Amino acid sequence: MVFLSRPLTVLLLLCLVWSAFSLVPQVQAELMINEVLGDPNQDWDGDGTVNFRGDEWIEVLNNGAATEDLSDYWLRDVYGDDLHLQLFGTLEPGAVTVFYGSDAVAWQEGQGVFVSGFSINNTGDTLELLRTIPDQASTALVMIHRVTLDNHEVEDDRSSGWDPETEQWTMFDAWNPYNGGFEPQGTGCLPTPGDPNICVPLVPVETTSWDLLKSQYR
Ligand SMILES: [Ca+2]
Ligand SMILES: [Ca+2]
Ligand SMILES: [Ca+2]
Ligand SMILES: [Ca+2]
Repeated sequence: MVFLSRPLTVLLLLCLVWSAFSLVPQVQAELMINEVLGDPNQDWDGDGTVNFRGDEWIEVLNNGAATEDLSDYWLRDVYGDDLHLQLFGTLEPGAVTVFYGSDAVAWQEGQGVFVSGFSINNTGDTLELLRTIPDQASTALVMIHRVTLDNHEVEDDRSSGWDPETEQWTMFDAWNPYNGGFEPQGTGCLPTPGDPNICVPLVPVETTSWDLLKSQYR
């Protein structure tokens, strides 16, 4: 029989406990709603028309360390029980992707369910990101992230989203500046569908024409 010194025995036990924990599967979800535009007045989805339903959009961010299979995730607003979209594709760690109201319409038509798009209420809304519970029936979902938008956040071409710099929910209102006192306040930054939430200001169109420029050097 082999006798171990007491410190060595403790060390061995610690190693066993550590390895046991390491073998526990990690199922923590790290996807989050990153940015939302709920009152479109531009052709955000690029289909050639401006549509109050099709041009709404919701951006999601993979804040975790593993690539996520997005078909495990669903979006809806809290009015009614209808799911608005089963997401699709995969998302690498740190990456963002955007889903348009037209994606939700196409999914709803394909499912034969009531067609409402995302139906983001222009007076404010609460949106939820849900996830299929691993190893359970596909109808079992767990809510993993919820955001609430105030009335002033859902106005023509204003988006709001998570700012990694300030670690706060902020507004991207370059197309429709907000000067009121409610939080989140205006920033003058452009909405960034499908891109990280970095502040890019709206650059004014250059008003000096080429002819005017030439005339100044004659
Ligand atoms: Ca459109
Ligand atoms: Ca809307
Ligand atoms: Ca509003
Ligand atoms: Ca963005």
